[in-house]
Amino acid sequence: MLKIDVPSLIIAMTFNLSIMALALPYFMGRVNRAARYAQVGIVLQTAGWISLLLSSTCERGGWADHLLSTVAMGCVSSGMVFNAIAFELWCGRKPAARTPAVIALLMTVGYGIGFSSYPFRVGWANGLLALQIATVVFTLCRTPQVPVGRWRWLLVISLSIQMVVLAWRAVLGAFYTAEFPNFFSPNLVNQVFALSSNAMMVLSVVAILLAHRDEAARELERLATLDGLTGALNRRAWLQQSCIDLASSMRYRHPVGLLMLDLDFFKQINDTRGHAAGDHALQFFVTGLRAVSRVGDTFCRYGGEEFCVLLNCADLDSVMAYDDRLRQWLAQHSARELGFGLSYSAGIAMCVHDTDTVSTMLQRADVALYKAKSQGRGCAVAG
Ligand code: GH3
Ligand code: MG
Ligand code: MG
Repeated sequence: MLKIDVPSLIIAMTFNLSIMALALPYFMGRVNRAARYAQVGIVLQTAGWISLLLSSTCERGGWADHLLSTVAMGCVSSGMVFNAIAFELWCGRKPAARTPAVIALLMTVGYGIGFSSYPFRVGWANGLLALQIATVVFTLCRTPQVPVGRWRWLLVISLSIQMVVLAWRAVLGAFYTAEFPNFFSPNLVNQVFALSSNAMMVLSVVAILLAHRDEAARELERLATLDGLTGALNRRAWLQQSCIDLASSMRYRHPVGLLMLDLDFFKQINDTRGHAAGDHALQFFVTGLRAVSRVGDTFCRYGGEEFCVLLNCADLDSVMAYDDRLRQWLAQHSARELGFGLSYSAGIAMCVHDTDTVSTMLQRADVALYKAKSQGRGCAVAG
């Protein structure tokens, strides 16, 4: 007949968890903060399970059993804290897990002190572990700050099952001790626990890998929209955003302006001060754009030393005012930051026809920019 052998299941799970704890950091390679927390979480959980298995080989109730069991509780519960921090980071929130951490501390200390009473220690440890998981499930159910995949629900389901089984064990251990004589006895709750722990271990690792992949994809997407040198939007991302903004502004009959900016005599800066100084000047210029831009202004590095700004809900006066603010900002900061003055020429195009598109506005701004250059540079011309 088929039999669920609790000790073998727990040993197999600990063995698999140990392999995972060693293999993940190696195979995942260089990872960011969230994945590192998750990896430490798995290492701690593994250490906890190993301690628990070792404690069962010691004299029952002796000092070694007491010590190893307490260490096991500390490791398992603090492992959950690290995992909770990883989940928070993956959901785009600050790395906070104060409640699970307080529960972990309380549980371990209480367990160590009350070890001699079997009903107390089993009820206490399982009850608080269930509560700790409940807090983690609760935070996982909150709306994430960034778009995240379905791995969140995988965790919610597997953690919830584990929570119910732990709570069940807590009640049995504390109030029906005869039915729960020890961790390895072949009763139903232990068999369910051994099976669900195995499943939960596999599902958690899958969820961690999915969350990690999710984040890597988000980072790639972010990098694909930004200019590597300045951190401004790149031309493709800006065009995409500007087309959406322009369509929406035209629908509500809001004025829209487009500024095309080109740094003056930039080649000279490279030639006389070096390419690094030129790069620094480009980054500095973007700092200026950031400083003077307001909600609704979207700028990008259009290419080389050219930048474009789309100003939503801005008439010609507002666009001129933007240009003024930028020139003032540069006049105030460039000597101190760069050691030389930085000036630019600008072409302005307003959205004037129903048939206007970003592309037609860019063409008019380009012609106006050419005029600004031929008028002696350092000025803005409206096309
Ligand atoms: P004008 O006033 O007519 O615009 O003169 P200019 O020298 O600014 O114009 P030109 O188009 O001749 O030179 C642009 C220079 O910008 C040439 C190119 O080497 C430099 N440049 C483009 N991209 C970068 C970059 O990423 N870093 C640095 N340092 N220089 C760049
Ligand atoms: Mg140029
Ligand atoms: Mg130039």
